[in-house]
Amino acid sequence: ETSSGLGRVVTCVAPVNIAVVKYWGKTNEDLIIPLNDSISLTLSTEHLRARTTIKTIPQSNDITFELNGVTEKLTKRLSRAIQLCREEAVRQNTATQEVVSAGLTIISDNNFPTAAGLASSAAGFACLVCALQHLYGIQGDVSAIVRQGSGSACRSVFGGFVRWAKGHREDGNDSIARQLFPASHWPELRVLIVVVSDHKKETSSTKGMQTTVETSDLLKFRTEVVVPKRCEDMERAIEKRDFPSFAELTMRDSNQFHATCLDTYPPIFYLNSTSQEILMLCHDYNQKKGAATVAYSFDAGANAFLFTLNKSVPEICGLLQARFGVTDFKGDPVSDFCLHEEH
Ligand code: 2P0
Repeated sequence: ETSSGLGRVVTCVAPVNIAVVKYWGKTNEDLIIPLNDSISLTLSTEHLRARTTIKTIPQSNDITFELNGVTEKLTKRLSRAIQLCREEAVRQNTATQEVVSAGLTIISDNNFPTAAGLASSAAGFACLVCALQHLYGIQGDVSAIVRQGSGSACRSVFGGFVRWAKGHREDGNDSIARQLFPASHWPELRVLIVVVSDHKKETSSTKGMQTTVETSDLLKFRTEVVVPKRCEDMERAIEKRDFPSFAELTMRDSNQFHATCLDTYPPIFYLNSTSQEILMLCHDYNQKKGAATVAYSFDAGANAFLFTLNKSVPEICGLLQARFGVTDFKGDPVSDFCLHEEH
């Protein structure tokens, strides 16, 4: 952070998170309150990260936003996140009216494909709110503000294994994320990111889940019956570092999420034939091993996240290489990386 007069500059970096019990559907669109709890792993920022620099422009009220080198319109959610941070700073008395009413230049970039089902909005909003938090000196948990930018982003506020509670309040104030376990709890766990497609998805998550809530019968069963138990089972599997249980729960949850997409009318397809091939490759491999050794998970895109233990990374990379001819694989660890200010 540098200060010159009232002009200040803050840069933050944020990690992506991958859900192993997935969020899909809201009870409140404006406040972004989810229909069910979700559980995720925060990744290291080495391969996937968002970075945001914010400068205050004292003599202006203008807010400009640039993403990956292109000037973008300020979305409703972006304006709202800024507004909420400004209100919180004034409430906490950590920034003067002069500081919070100054114009802002926001410059963000992702070191990976944006809007391709690689959790770019999660890292992006977590990063934006983190930068505003530092800019305005806001204290305490900001996950409820981050949530109102993009739901899954509130899980990127914490490192390690994270659970986002749907909460019970109508104002959404108890719909917050918390860390279940730090990354050090399960250091052998690795995530391989297999980029199948870097195309921008056709159906945004926000629109997709709206249509699913409106039309899918399966979603009701999932959120009311399946997910509450699955969250408890997942927490226990992680607590015991029970990889086969963790793997089965992860794969089943990914499959059921995509089943609710198919149950949406008209249906939504995020997986393509390569995704399906990777999925079956995992099942074949696990069958050969006699126990679940690798697990797949797919978000709102065709790209695969593969979970395995450190010792199996070379063999699984070999399999992918033999089948797809890809060479550059690295297993990212779960990370305790927290939002931080970069100097
Ligand atoms: C998740 N996804 O739990 C699930 C799995 C995609 C599939 O959260 O409308 O970008 O901004 O709250 O957070 C993607 O949804 O949607 C998502 P909004 P978001 O990670």
